[in-house]
Amino acid sequence: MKIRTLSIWMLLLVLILPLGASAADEQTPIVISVSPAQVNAGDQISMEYEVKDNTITIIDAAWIERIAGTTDSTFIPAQIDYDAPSGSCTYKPKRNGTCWFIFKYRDQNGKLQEAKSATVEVNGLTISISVSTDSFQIPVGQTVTVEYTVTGGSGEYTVSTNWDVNNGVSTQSVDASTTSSATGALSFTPAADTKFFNYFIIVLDSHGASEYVFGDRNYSVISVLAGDVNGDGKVDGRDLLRLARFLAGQNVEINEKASDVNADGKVDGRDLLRIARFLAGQNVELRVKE
Ligand SMILES: [Ca+2]
Ligand SMILES: [Ca+2]
Repeated sequence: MKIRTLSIWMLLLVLILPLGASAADEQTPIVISVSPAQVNAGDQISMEYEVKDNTITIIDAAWIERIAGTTDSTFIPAQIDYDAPSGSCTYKPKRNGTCWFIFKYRDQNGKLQEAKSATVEVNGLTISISVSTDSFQIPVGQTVTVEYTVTGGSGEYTVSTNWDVNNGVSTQSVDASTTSSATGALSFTPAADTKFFNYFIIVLDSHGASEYVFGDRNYSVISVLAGDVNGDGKVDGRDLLRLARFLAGQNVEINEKASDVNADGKVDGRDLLRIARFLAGQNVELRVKE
């Protein structure tokens, strides 16, 4: 019994000792403190550091801002004296997300290392978007409307809404308007000479927070609505019936471009099936060859 107890203690010691040694090795040679732990976007964060190990060489110092809901990080070089044993700096994050400070340094063996501060939560603005269509191919004359809602932040908002419109030669911003409303909408109707377009919305608050949103990708403008076999401006059961009759050899007219909904250059049973699946609510895309 005594022997067994002793073995357990030995085992525990073997387990604990390396951990203790390892923790001591990992002690950071730069102590970094940031405060406060949580701020409103536009507020100031303070950082103080102290170099505990004078064998290291600092090669970079920066604030890192990570935007909420993304893995995008912005690297903002900090103005500090790399040779000083201690120091401080401040930063005002603008966007909703998190923020921290990072030092990059070489240790005494010349190995590249990093030291990070704790993470500061930044409460900023959020822009929610609702778009009138799920498609990124918009027929000439069909209006796309984007509704937005701004939440968070502090103070009064300034909302700027824009469409970037490309005609194949150049891109210009149109419909730019500025308002302080937290909700609103912007619409765009492509003309025949529009090649592609996209929206962007920029919001600032009077406290110094900012946020912006761009469309996930450009809307390209097409001459016909994919699946509109009979050319009446919508896709429904009539188009399915019309195409079925056409493929059965009956004497009916179809818009061939709109009927080739898998964009393979021919109109056949695959297109009929695709329209049928689309109308049944299945997750298929109708698209035409441009
Ligand atoms: Ca139709
Ligand atoms: Ca086809």
